[in-house]
Amino acid sequence: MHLEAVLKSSVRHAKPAGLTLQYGTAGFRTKAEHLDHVMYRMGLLAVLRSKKTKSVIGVMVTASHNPEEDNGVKLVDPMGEMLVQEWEVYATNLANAEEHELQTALTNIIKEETINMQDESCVVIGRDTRPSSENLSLAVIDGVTAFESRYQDYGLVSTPQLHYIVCCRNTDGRYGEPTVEGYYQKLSKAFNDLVKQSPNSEADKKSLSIDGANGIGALKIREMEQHLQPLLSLLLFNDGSKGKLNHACGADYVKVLQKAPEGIDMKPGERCCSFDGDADRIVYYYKDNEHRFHLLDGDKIATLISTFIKELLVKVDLTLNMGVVQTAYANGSSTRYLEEIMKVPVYCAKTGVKHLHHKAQEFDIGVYFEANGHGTVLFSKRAEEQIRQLVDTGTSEESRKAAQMLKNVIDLINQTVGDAISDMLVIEAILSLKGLSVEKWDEIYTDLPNRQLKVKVADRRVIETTNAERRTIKPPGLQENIDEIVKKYHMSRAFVRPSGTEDVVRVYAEADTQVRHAKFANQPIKTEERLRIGV
Ligand code: G16
Repeated sequence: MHLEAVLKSSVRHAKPAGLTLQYGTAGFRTKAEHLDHVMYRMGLLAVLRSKKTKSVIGVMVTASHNPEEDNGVKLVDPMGEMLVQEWEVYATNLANAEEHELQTALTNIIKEETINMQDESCVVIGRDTRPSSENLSLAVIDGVTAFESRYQDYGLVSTPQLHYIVCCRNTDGRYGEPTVEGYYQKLSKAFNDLVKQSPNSEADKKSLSIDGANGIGALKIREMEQHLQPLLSLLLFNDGSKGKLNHACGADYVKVLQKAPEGIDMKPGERCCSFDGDADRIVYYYKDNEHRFHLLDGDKIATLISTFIKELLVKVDLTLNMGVVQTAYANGSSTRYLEEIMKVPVYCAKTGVKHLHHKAQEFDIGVYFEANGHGTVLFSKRAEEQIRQLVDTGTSEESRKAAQMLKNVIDLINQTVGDAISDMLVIEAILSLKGLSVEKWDEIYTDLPNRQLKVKVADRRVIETTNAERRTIKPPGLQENIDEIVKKYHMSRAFVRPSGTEDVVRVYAEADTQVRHAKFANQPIKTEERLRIGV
């Protein structure tokens, strides 16, 4: 073991005594200045995970949708998924161990997981564009090298690109070439092949406006743009040349405030979309001729994609089961549309892609999206094999063509994690193939008016939830209070939950009309005030 070297270099990344951090919805996240020791230790943990799984493990330095001053870390498991939940407790113990406890914390993991420290290991590292990210990624590298492990620093990449790279490296390139260029080649080929089959490729020549959230997504879409021409013409706003990351822009801002980001030029009827700070989320929107803003969030994206796939499955005549996974934030109208009109089973998971991803793996085709625009589609091995086979052996031209389109979707979608760029290309291809304008897409169903709020409290951990976060069990009386309000309004729903990425409590409410909703949306705040008093 190389624990001596580890402890020695840990001094350069000393933990502020007494600081405790929680492993949140997507890893550790807080003000950047509190994270140096966490990064060093996550470098160590990634090496242990790599030895344990005999695979390449990823470490992404990002705080995604959070403000520029924050930072965070996401760990990527062998197939490109988020770190397995059983290891989150190791991550927490390691991050919170005082300097003199670090050796014990490491030894415990090594013992419990029976890790052979002589085994090979390799860690790949990426970072977003935050000013703090470069130094923090150097702290990760210090951790990795303290264990004398191999590593490769991919520098500035989007989170989904790092997930893609991890998966490619662990499948000997079967998932694709493990480079950013390989990612562009794979996705753009699938996109171009798909769109070329469109009878409508001339139909909607309007370009797509992208709000890059002043982050890594803007950089990456610039690099990729040339691969997509002439089939997709892009107009990039908030490209990072002047604005601040996620400030008054980005997918989270647009979704939560239900309004256009600053810095984008919107013309009536034109498609616009926003990425978040590490380009793993996307939402679409447009303004109509009366200049009213319309949002097409993760629910609308899930509906568009699953409708498209379901139609193709009918054409290829394959009996593959498909399910859609959402969270409590899914608009009631979307769930009803999927279940009652599309006859697709819908499941509700806890917030966090790790939960949705897991559930979606139970289907031949699992579509998962959070309302905030984080999601993707998973194809089982069986589904992929059957589809690929039908491209040549389909009994009619129609079925071979549909199989070809499904195959292109499989290659275009980033199955490792939600990916703004990949999702955007899937959406653009579907709109083109179906000759669908953004207005027509929006008309598939009408959202129930809804409102999301963030409330700051002394200690958000006093709230405990159950039933996929749709009900609270603590503090006493809170759920009863919410129930009391909810039952006064038709088709209404409300819940509160502590955020796992920000120091806030999230409040969500929806009801059937704008008038009723206006009254209803403010009531949970009163509930929250009661809670604040109780804290
Ligand atoms: C992360 C997670 C998402 C989650 C979001 C908000 O997104 O990956 O699954 O929906 O945080 O989580 P919470 O409500 O617990 O703060 P991102 O894009 O910030 O990495």
